[in-house]
Amino acid sequence: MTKFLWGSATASYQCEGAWNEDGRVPSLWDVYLHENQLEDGDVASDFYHHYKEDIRLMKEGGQTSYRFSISWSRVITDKFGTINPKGIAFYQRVIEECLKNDIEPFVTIFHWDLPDYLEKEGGWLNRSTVDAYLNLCRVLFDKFGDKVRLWATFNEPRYYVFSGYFIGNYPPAVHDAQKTAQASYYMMLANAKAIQLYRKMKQTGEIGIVHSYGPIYGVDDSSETKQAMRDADNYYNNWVLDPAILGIFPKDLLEKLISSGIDLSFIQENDSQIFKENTVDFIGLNYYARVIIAPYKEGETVLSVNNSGKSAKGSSKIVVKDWFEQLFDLPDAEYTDWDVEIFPQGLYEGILMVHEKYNIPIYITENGVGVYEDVDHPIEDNYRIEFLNDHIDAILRSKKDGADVRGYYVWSTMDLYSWKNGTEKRYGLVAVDFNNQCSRKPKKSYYWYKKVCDSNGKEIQQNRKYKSKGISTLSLIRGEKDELL
Ligand code: BGP
Repeated sequence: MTKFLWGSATASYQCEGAWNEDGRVPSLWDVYLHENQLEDGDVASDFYHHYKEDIRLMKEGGQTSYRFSISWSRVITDKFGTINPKGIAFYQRVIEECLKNDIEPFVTIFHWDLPDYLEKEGGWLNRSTVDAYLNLCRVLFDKFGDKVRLWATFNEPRYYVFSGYFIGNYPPAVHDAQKTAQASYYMMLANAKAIQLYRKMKQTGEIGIVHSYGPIYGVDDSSETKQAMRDADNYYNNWVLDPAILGIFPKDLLEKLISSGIDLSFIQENDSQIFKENTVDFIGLNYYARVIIAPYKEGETVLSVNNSGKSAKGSSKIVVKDWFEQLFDLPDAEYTDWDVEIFPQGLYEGILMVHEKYNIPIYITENGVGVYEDVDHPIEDNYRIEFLNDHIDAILRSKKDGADVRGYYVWSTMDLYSWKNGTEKRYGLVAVDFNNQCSRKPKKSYYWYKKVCDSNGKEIQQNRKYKSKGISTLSLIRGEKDELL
């Protein structure tokens, strides 16, 4: 049995900075944020210059793995596939530094920062982006395949595509259901083709995909709610999990898309074979919160998410016309200032749902809590310790109940740039003083997590508050009934 991995995670655009150094070209995020004069990640946590210190802190913090992503714009600088040796050298140094410190590198190939030269050609709406992505994969497997044992093709295609093409709060910032379906499909095709390439190149590690997991719960056990839950599960989870793990898209999802007016002619005949033959070795689940569903009642689609924190607390609202409504205002539930519910039991049940449905190795590739913090003082982040404790407890319980969970990654290694939320939403185990040359200061949770890692989880206190509320997909699968809301 391989050892359980205890780690933390980041993403290139969110932590590296050095946005125009050593030959890096702009990604779609650089262009979008600059053009709209929004807070950007030009400097971010300046990981590009602090990586040695950060990896040393991981090691001293007891961590045994580091999940990070590659900035495509740093390693391939034009649409003809020109390789930037300085970009390759940077990741070479990061990987070497990890290995020197006994940290297992876990590399995400794409964590949302598509080069702008590809976005200009249509980005993920264009089938040829799949080929450009495969070219990137070929370079990475060739250069780093002997050192990196764990690869994720994509981070959260669901979150990326829906935010960029449906909600429109991320670049390319459009609201178009047709484009959402098309970009989603091409990303999943790219996932299957990258797996095919990985095996063709006779790589010896494991390759999977990372999904933004939202375990589905319903407000009651009526047949309307159950149907809405199924549609929401397809919308949030199954269009990624099914093709990635089973090699096939859910039939009722495709039917629903057609009846919602989506033209699926972008699907080509030979694709289905590629999906079937190239499924993942493991699934990475990022868990922040569950999704609570009620049947769709009336009105147009509404997609408002809170990227403003406490000034907009309670403003989140999601209604997908003819599909479902998502609730953000449960009585007795606890929410962060960004309307994210804190519900560790959703992770326990969510893991078991994936385990029972797919029976596949699982990594919890992100989990954490974003809050406002004042870094001028030592950070006594007891709330984060409680949050992480209760979620790790959920994982340990799911393992006891048979799930094959192989690793856990706190989001995030250090404070970083939280996309549209900027840098004031902090997740790190280590504080970054963005006004003072990005100096680092471990928080109380960092020292606590060291004890968890060193004791292989024995430090975790059993969470006695958990209770399932609402009817979960797990209970539907098992034919049980949870307590209703
Ligand atoms: C996940 C992303 C991360 C990270 C995290 C927290 O969806 O993979 O990149 O940002 O969520 O989200 P946010 O930064 O929006 O609070």
